[in-house]
Amino acid sequence: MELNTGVIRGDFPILTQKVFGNPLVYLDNAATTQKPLSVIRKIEEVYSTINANIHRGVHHLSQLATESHENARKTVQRYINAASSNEIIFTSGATESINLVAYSFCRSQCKPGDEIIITTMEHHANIVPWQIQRDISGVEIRVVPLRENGEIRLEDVEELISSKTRLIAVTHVSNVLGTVNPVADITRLGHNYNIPVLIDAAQSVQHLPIDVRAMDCDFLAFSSHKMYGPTGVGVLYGTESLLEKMPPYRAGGEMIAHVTFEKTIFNELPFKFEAGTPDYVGSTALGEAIRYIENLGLDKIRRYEEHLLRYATDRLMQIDDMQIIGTSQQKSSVISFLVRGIHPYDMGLLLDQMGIAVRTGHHCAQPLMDALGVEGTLRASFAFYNTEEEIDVLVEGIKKVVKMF
Ligand code: C6P
Repeated sequence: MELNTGVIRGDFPILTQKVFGNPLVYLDNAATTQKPLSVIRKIEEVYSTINANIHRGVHHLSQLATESHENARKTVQRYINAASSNEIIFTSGATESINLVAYSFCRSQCKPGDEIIITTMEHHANIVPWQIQRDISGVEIRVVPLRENGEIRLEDVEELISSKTRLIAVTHVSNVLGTVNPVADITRLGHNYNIPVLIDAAQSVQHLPIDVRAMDCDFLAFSSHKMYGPTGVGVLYGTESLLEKMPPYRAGGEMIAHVTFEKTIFNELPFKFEAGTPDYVGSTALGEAIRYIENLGLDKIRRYEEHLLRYATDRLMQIDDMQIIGTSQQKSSVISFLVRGIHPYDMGLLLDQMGIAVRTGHHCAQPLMDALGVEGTLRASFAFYNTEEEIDVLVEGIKKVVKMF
């Protein structure tokens, strides 16, 4: 049985909206996904029935809320096949997850002159934290170049590896090009040289099965809101052996075992990295989002989204002066494009008037824009609730805009 989008769309109340009198066509899923009713209801349920601060109270509600948060951690552990729930750190999102590693890993594992390898297609969230560490810890950044069709090559990664390389930090899927990087090969390569590898899975965890043990990565970062869960929650996966070696990133309650004015003994994993009251409502709702994805089945999601990608690519290519940016062999359901002579911002605004939500601009990847020689692009990104009909509306919308110019 393949996905039944008719039924699925019924789970997402926002999709029935009209925008400027037109049915909403939401094609900005790489920015954030919409939420199914089960996730929305779970948030209401937690606040209505078990709300209490976690890990602190002996009272009934606190026990229930703690259990709910810790069950969510186990759900995440299962989803990415981590060996232990101690390896699942809840953060506020992919951005904070990468910042945590940059701060804590560089502080404990790097010395001035050591090198971090990233790629040209990174989101700012996997560039700027390393630049800040360049100023604080003296690490240097090496950048893997981009090949013609929006791919990176393993040999280009290897070329940059030196005795000073301390970490390779690479996105699994580019939020602009849709390129799916060969992350298992990259971790194998890194490990051949004893170098740990961080995978930014912000754009993959909702589309592709992730198995951190098969991938053999050392860190994996992602956000809940891009995988049908609530905003404000994210995950950092890290191997227990590395996380044990790293100092806390933030300090306060929850991350301590014992405090005197003279010194503090830090809590054990994963709490060492979760200072302050965690978003236990968000984590619980993320667990619900994962169950929603699992019920549909990632294999079916993948097949359906691949179909949408092919369909959309074929239809868009029929438009005169259409330029699709990012044509890698392995590609996720993200299409960046430009129509010659029309500024992406103008196109985006006019499509919005027709109820079509696409993203325009640099997509928080300005160095990639520089490498591509463009100021920005339009980007349509698809989820399992999108349909061929919506892609037709997008294509007709673009044609209308072309006629206006
Ligand atoms: N990309 C986009 O429209 P946060 O903001 O922490 O949830 O995710 C950051 C992030 C990290 N890595 C990649 C590859 C991403 O795509 C993103 C977020 C959104 O493309 C918002 S800029």
